[in-house]
Amino acid sequence: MTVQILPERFKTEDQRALVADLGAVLERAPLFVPRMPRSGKPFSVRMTNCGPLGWVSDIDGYRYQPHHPETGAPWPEIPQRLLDLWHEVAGVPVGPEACLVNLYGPGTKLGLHQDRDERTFEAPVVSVSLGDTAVFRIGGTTRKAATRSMRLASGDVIVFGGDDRLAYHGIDRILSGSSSLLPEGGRINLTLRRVTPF
Ligand code: MD5
Ligand code: FE
Repeated sequence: MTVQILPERFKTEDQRALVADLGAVLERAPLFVPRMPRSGKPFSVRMTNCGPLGWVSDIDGYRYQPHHPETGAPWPEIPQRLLDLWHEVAGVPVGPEACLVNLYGPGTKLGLHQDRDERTFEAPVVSVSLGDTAVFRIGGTTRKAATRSMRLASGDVIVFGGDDRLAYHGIDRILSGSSSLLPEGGRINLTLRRVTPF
């Protein structure tokens, strides 16, 4: 078993505290609209990052970099409660280097893809869902492998390690209005990652 699901790992009060932590991150690192490499077509998800490295995507490609693509400032630090979560569940002797913050509005989808822009796949990816429930799809390590669908609700944490670190996955849809956590609705997903070998 290489996908570990921790349903409601964060209860309502801790979810609220995380949203407050993220408010401080967003003040220093505003959301930006990533664009597809080559075409420059915008993603429907908006994003930012915290941690020493952040994931960005623009017409030149996908990459990790130490500064915000629009402000040029270093990314803010990863909030302590997320570092604590990582050390509790990741099972590696090093901390995360990147925390990608994805914001999904009502019509946002994320097509089936693998996460392979990191230079190491030894550490798991740790994902935290906040706000509206997402219909998440996960398959195998080839695009044609069978997929299954699962719902990710506010406060749920998933640890993708081992074989599933490189599984295809995506977000089929967001169930608008399913949570009242975020004042403006929608879903936030936080993904903690190790980028460089250790
Ligand atoms: C999300 N984000 O819900 C997801 C959570 C992304 C992304 O996919 O790339 O920003 S991370 C889900 C994930 C990561 C690594 C492996 C697997 C899933 N997996 O094997 O299914 O916004
Ligand atoms: Fe992904």
